[in-house]
Amino acid sequence: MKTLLTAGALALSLITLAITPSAAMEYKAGDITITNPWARATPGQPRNGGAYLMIKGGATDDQLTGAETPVSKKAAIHGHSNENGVMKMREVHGLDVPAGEMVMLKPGGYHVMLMKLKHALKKGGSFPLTLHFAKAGDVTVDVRIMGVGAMNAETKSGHGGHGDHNTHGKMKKH
Ligand SMILES: [Cu+2]
Repeated sequence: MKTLLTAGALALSLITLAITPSAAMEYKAGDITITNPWARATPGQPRNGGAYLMIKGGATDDQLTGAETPVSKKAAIHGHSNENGVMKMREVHGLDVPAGEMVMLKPGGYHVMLMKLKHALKKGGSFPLTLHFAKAGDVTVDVRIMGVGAMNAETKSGHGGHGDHNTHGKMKKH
């Protein structure tokens, strides 16, 4: 009976995924899941950019040890530290991805720093980014380029001003 229920729940979630207009982009490195990689468009002649994504840990603890992409000379995992009241970015040489836990790379937090971009990142485009995990190995994800001020990978008003309806896929908080 329990198995049946689980199978039913799985089938249901698969249906939900299939009918969600902008299904989350998911990638796997072993049993680690990477969801919705995105970057901010860079205006003008940019030097650096940032890429963000969500990582869900697998069955064992792992670490994100680095990244690389053809769009920049170097890519590094960055975090922030508070030094005498000044927020500074610093390179993280191994970002912990604990088993089963979510690790968010987002604006103002951990991010993949794209140093010395070879060209501007244009909204609506995408580029490949290879992530290195200590145990799970490498995975190459497709990073979607969102607007300059974007805070996440949600496409606001892809069809002209109906941004408010674009919260699909999110749980309602009630
Ligand atoms: Cu940085």
